[in-house]
Amino acid sequence: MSQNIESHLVENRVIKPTREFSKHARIGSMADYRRIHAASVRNPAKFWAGEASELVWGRKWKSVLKWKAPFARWFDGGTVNVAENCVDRHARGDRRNKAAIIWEGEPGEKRTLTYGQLQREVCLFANVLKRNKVKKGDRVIIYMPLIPEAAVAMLACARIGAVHSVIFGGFSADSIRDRIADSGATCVITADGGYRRGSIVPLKHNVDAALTGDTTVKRVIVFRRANNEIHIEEGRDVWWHRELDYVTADCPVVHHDSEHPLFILYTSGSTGKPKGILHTTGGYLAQAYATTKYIFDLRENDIYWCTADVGWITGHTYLVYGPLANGATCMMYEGAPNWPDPDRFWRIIQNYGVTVFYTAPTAIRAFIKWGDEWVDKHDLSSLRLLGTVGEPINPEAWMWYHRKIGGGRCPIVDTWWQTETGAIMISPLPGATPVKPGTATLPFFGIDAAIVDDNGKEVGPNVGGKLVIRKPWPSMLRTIYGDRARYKKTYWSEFPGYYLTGDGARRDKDGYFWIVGRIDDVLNVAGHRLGTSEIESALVSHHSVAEAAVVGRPDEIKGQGVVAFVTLREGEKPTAELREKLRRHVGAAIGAIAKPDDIHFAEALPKTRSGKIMRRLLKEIAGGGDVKGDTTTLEDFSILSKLKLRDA
Ligand code: 7RM
Repeated sequence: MSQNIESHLVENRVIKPTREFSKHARIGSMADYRRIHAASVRNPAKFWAGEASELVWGRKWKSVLKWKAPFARWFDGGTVNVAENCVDRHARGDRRNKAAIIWEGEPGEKRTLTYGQLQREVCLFANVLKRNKVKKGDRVIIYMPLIPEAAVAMLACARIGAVHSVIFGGFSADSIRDRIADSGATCVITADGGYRRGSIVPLKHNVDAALTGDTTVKRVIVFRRANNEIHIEEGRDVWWHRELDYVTADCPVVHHDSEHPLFILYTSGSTGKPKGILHTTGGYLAQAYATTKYIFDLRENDIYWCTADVGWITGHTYLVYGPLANGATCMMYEGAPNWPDPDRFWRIIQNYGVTVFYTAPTAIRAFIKWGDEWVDKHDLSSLRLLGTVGEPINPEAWMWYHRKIGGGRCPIVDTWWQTETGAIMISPLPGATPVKPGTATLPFFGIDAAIVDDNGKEVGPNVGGKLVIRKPWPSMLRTIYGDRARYKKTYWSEFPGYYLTGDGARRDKDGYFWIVGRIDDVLNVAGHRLGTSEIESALVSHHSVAEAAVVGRPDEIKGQGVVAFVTLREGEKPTAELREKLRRHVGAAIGAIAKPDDIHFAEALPKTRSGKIMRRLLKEIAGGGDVKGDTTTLEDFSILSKLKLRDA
């Protein structure tokens, strides 16, 4: 019996870029993509050197890549400053008075920072950091709402060579404490509070709770955002606005080694101890810059909106560093998509004339669930390009996004990448790639991606296996902070020389990559290895279903049985009849082998705080047990008890 992951769901729809879009795009045809990709994989150093040359360097690199597997040095010998590339070079040129950040707070305030203003803010705050004894190489925690100052704080750290670690504002005091302990941070930048669904998140209060007892933190800098009452610890805490009185905006650029650490970003991993993913300067910036340029195909007049929070890698690379390195105008919104109503995003797109919109499948499925009437109220004709990231997008959700949000005219870039990869690795190019709903299509320039079997041998078309990257790339993680052994073991030990992504995937006859789910989530039903995403997509293709998660449950006869958790669209009723219909629907779409043995209707699915379905917890519930594993990354704890009640 084959041990490869099987694939049964066939998607035949192909959507080609419009002639109009291709005509103006940087890469306007598949012939161009194939030619450049082939050359770039034959000689990645040449391709990446070309991209890096479009950045401003202090001193040029001596070698593009030094590779002693699994440790890479990109642009070694070169020196560069990320803040100079993202801000100063635009502020000293024609973009000085161009909007860099257009921000809207959840309560409705509006602010715009031009590149000239952003440069001043970054310099002022970099001087505040210096005044507070933050030095090059020191680790700085940023725990802030999604306000322009979050980007200012990141860029100010980058300017002076301090290593930032952004923690999403939804994380608790314990998570902050763990990350401070692991990173040895000496400074925390936070705000009194931030707005989320109409209430104030007590950020400073959480920081206080994280700093009780022994800590490496000597200074807390507090931005006044929500005016909620907070405690100020004399000798430790200072107000951001007060500090500004003591500094000037004179903060000359210092160039850092290309391999100087830029940031640590903690990911929960599937269990246990958070991993500090370390990214460095020159290579990260080069790939953030190049992928943003080609994949979002930015124009001077675009208003580009990535809805991710800066607490996630998507917020780092595609809200801050990538677009600013390209001199783009970035929309930034502080709050929830359904506050005060489920049409907040569409209102923003209409009011600001957003042209490029990048969001996650979890958000798209929520919009579908909330109903089309919220979309229909708004004029979305400014949009010209859409993007998605974070999970496989179910083909039906893709079609809805295309039709309803994109008006049928906008290309969609389904971008596959990870915190560890730092930047997009697999994605369509919007003016070139004919797309199919549900696939991230083809590798970006310079990226050598492949699907291999358990022996590390590349598999043929439509055979499932493990997604690996066979050559180093500039924005790759350099290590897990403080744990080189874990870095080697987690990512490089299964197939020497290959980076293991942890995702299962297959390539179709056109070479397109289809992610079938995380390797750890693959089911084994009567000897058939099935990925989760195809069964989930089959369920979501039924008009009653909003969202689905599929897990395995121990089964004496089959090894594993298929259990599905399903949420319904607004107005649909969870009946025994519907359950049977859905089972048959999956059977018809995929085959009898994938028919769920059980379907549980749920009000919501457990998700990580960045919106990914947590199948691990559902697996524990489906197996009849209690949820024992780590739940600190869970977004809404009440969901767990609801799931259990319904099943009782
Ligand atoms: C950017 C980000 C990484 C994991 C990755 C996949 C999944 C992300 C896609 C996707 C299918 C996509 N970083 N994933 N993008 N799966 N299609 N376009 O999400 O570190 O938080 O997660 O997310 O499983 O390995 S992450």
